[in-house]
Amino acid sequence: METTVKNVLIGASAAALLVFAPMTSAKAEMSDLEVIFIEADKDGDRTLNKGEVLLVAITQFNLTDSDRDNMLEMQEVGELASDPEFSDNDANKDGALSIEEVITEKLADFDAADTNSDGMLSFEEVKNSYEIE
Ligand SMILES: [Ca+2]
Ligand SMILES: [Ca+2]
Ligand SMILES: [Ca+2]
Repeated sequence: METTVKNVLIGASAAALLVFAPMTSAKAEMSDLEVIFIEADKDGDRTLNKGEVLLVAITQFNLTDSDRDNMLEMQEVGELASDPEFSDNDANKDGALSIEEVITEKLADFDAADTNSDGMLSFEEVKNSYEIE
């Protein structure tokens, strides 16, 4: 009897670990995109809303902006600077991306990826938009 209870408890805590630590235990079976998706999905509803997408974008922006001037200069983005998307996103053509330019671009990406226009991105929608790019 006691061992049964123990086994149930061990089973339950293992399940809890899987829920709370998907990065460590389940990472090997997930694609990078799934890992990014799950990390971005802060409320865990399996869809990304605009707030969640922008939070990722702003976090990435701050990580990339090494001189903290709220602009991404070419030297900060590395090889991405030669990507046509960089100059595309640089709306005022000053050779750097401001946070406003990044947000505008992310919202446009969001609307383009949201193929059923429900204001949320499902994993399928995110995956499809990556495959198009
Ligand atoms: Ca969500
Ligand atoms: Ca900067
Ligand atoms: Ca959608």
